[in-house]
Amino acid sequence: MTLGAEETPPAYDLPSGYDHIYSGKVRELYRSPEGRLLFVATDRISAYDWILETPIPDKGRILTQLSLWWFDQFADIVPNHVLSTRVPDAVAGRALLCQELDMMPVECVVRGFLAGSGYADYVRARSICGNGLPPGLREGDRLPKPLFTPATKAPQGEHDENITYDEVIVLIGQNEAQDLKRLSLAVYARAAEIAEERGLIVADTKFEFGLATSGRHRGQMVLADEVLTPDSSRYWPLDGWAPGGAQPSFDKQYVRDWLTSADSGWDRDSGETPPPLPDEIVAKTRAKYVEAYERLTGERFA
Ligand code: PZK
Repeated sequence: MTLGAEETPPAYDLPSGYDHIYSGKVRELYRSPEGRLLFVATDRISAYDWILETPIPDKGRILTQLSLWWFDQFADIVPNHVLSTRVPDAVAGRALLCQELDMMPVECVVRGFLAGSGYADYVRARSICGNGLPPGLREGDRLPKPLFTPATKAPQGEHDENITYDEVIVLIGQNEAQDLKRLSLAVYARAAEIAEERGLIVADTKFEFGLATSGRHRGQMVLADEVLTPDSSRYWPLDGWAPGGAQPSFDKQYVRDWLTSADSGWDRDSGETPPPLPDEIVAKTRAKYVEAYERLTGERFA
């Protein structure tokens, strides 16, 4: 019997007064004694839709610090849900105290390049989420311009389903839909420009927004979740970019290559749990997260 996300035991021993609300694949949510949300990034890593049993040391701290840095880069575009970085010792560096928002039921994906489900939709329909595209594009190509390609949030274990902008309007209304599209495209444009200056492509990324119902952003659309981390975005090294096929993942390629190699003894199609990762694969993968942080921020990761 496997545990569903809701039944997964909380991974951290927090002081009394912190209540576990939810466990995602690689992160957890708690309520703080003051009624704020504590957003925790674990060291867990997923591959091929499995949560691997081997953690990547420091992954949660690296992604949290990277997300914080990105929030700062967008401060003049959109407010964010971060209230404080002062968190219990048990989750130091890997957690943020956040404002509870009225979350929009839409995954705000922006694609600057053709990959993943966007490429699959392009091949099938020559369009993505109702955005028509020219013929002749290859997997990995830069799109003529970045596209807002929203999706509905699927229940845990299922994949999100792409929807059209008109369907977003039906779900949340015209004004909110317009805000999500405008803010998503503006934040992506800023991020893609910064990343490319530092040798990284942001092929696509996913944002979550919510409406502030109190506090200093009351009535405003606020950027939530984690932003522009390798878990929420497809990063590719600019120097190895070669459209015409699938691009190697910046962060997870060592894991994928090892899992699908004969060395692992794992058959992806068997339905069996993937085996633990060798130390060398863990170390090389950790180094990729550190490299992403250091290349993007220009700061050493400590
Ligand atoms: C919220 N999630 C996803 C995040 C998990 C799951 N500021 C907010 N206000 C209200 N709800 C959320 C947020 C944010 N961010 C985010 N679910 C609800 C999620 C972290 C860990 F297990």
